Amino acid sequence: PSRPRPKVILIIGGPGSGKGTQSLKIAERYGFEYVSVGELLRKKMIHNATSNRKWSLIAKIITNGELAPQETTITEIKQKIMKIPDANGIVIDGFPRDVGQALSFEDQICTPDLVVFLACSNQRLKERLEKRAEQQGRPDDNPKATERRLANFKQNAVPLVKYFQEKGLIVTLDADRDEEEVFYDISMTVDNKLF
Ligand code: UP5
Ligand code: MG
Repeated sequence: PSRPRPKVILIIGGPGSGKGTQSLKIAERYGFEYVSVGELLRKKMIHNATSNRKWSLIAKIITNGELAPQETTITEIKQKIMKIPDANGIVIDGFPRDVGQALSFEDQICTPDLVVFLACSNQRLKERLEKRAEQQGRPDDNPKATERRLANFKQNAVPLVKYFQEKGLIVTLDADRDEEEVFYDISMTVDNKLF
């Protein structure tokens, strides 16, 4: 008999809400594959920006804190996922960013099994991003790009969350708390909904 398709969890939330932190913990606890869409795009852009017009444009977009084109993003995710067909599960960090991307993911890849929304106050998001910017230099951790990332998130979050709510797929968690507290709730949610 063929294996069931891997379970798919999407982790969404503002910049600095802890998507990367919590996704890695999920991957570790459940033996799931981890896919960071931001990282996929950053790697590809660093690799191709000097030799390829399309990617040099995308590099500018991302460095300014704006969203890369939807079709490129979906294509990157598809390619990445196709390389990991035998996973029990896949946790996707930082996708989708808006309803258009959500629709396109469902259309071209699959309906997710669970969406986790890490709800975090604006104040906390800013504090965490500032702190991280001091420690490691991501190209989009400059003040101007951070403002754009926060603004884009604010603009898109409500309809996106509503979309998944109507499908009964989303769980919203208070992500202002300690890492461990947030992860406790996430693992309860995953245990209940996926196993
Ligand atoms: N931290 C984490 N949790 C904490 C907690 N509970 N208490 C205290 N501190 C906590 O965490 C951020 C920082 O806070 C870290 O230092 C961490 O230790 C600490 P992290 O887990 O890194 O948060 P995360 O939500 O992953 O923040 P990130 O900055 O990565 O979010 P972004 O959404 O900005 O970044 P992402 O990589 O997803 O996307 C980057 C860019 O890629 C986008 O702006 C866009 O240009 C592009 N993109 C697209 O175009 N399309 C996509 O579909 C996806 C990305
Ligand atoms: Mg991240």
